Amino acid sequence: MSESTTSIKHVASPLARQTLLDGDLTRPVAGRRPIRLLPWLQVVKIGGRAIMDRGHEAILPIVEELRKLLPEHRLLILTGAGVRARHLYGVGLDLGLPVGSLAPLAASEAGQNGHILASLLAPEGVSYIEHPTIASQLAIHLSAARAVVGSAFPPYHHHEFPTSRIPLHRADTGAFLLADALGAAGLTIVEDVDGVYTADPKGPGGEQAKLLRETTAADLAKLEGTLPFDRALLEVMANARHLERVQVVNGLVPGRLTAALRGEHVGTIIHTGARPA
Ligand code: GWN
Ligand code: ATP
Repeated sequence: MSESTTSIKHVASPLARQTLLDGDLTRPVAGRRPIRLLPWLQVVKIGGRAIMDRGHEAILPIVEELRKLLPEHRLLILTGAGVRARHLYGVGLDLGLPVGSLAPLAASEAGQNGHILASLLAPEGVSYIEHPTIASQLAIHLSAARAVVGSAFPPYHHHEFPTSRIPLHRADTGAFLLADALGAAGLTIVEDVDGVYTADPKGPGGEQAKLLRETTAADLAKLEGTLPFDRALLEVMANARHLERVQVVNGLVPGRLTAALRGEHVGTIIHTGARPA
């Protein structure tokens, strides 16, 4: 007995004796920048309401643009939820459904838009891949195809924060979380406006709204009023590990997405809180 006791191998861990709640103790171990898993990946979020809900007039030109981009870039194309999600929030809220029930219902609409987009890109070898496949088999799928399509909505389900009755973390936040976690080369958010304005350009008094060509997540957080993406995205951007900037572009103008992926400044560039490497 005593022999087996002395042969026990103790596994050394720098966090073994520490509380994970004390930042001063965890920082030397956990404060380092994570590695980039897919540094060559470009992530593109296609607006559900801004692009997909408009049908063929908006979708076919974007499909054509994505098709032409394939020889140049390896893409993770993520779709938003659009108007069907807004309808189900209305019905679900009227019935008193909790946010954790509404989140997966809205997420499924983002997935449906992804299936539509992937079908149109199928002749190029592009497929819709499921959330669990994005989580664990993205690299092998991207070695078989230049691009894949997925749902931009984060699959929080009943883990969604109950801060608001409408899910806080929606498609823009989901796309950013994935792009930053993968250490992707970039994230482009495709909307139906030229970028982020000082106020909604389509809202009352919108003609006075000014386009912000370049801004920071911290400055946008101070801006009152609406944004063309989830407000939760600003908080996530503030804590970004890799992605130093995001560009919001108008997908209704042919060539804007292509130019953005080539590094041109054609929309609003938002600087995040990530430090340069
Ligand atoms: O169903 O369109 O993935 O990629 O958040 O969960 O609500 O699911 O609850 O692999 O796991 O509706 O069924 O649906 O959009 O999210 O998928 O076709 O468990 O491929 O089964 O994390 O697609 O779907 O909605 O993304 O965003 O079967 Mo859908 Mo979504 Mo498919 Mo996915 Mo959720 Mo799965 Mo999931 Mo659920
Ligand atoms: P989803 O992918 O979640 O379905 P989406 O990104 O396609 O959504 P919206 O959430 O509707 O689309 O966001 C785009 C809209 O946001 C624009 O059409 C614009 O009218 C509106 N908007 C509101 N505030 C602003 C702002 N400050 N600057 C620019 N656009 C704004």
